[in-house]
Amino acid sequence: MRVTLYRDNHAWCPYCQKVWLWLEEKQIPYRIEKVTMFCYGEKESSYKRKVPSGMLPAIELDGRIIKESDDILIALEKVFAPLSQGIEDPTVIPLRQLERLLFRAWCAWLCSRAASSQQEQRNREQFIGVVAQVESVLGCTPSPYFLDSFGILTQKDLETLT
Ligand SMILES: N[C@@H](CCC(=O)N[C@@H](CS)C(=O)NCC(=O)O)C(=O)O
Repeated sequence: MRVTLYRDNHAWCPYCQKVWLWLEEKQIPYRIEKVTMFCYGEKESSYKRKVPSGMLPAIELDGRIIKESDDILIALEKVFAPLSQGIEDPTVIPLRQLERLLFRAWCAWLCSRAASSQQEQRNREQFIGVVAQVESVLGCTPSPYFLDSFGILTQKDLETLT
């Protein structure tokens, strides 16, 4: 087994899920090691020795520890080849940026306390605007994904975004 995936015990970390789904889609054999998240208790010291920050996910690939979900996918693609378009494909990059924009917009609206009701209104409008952008990009393909099929993320979307 060349790959060990360190993921959260309760399987809700989206960054872990991203790597997990990729391994499943590529049908790469892998081992899972479950790690406690800080909010649930003490982090396993064996994991802290490998990843001092305790952050998840991480993988061990041919004996080498790799952290950060994007770096993990880049490393996996180098060894096992990309899943359709690669994570660094120029057509994929703006889509990943859009996904981050969506994340920041909903988080700004729902996770942080706005300084004023006007700010809250602006956050809400910003979120609605990004959702409309996401909807339009998703509508560019017959598939329910950003890409024509399930993968890292589609070509046509680039025209919409730029
Ligand atoms: N930029 C990192 C973000 C990873 C991240 O934020 N992981 C969170 C869980 S979602 C974490 O490990 N937090 C520490 C903990 O809760 O134990 C990545 O893409 O891998």
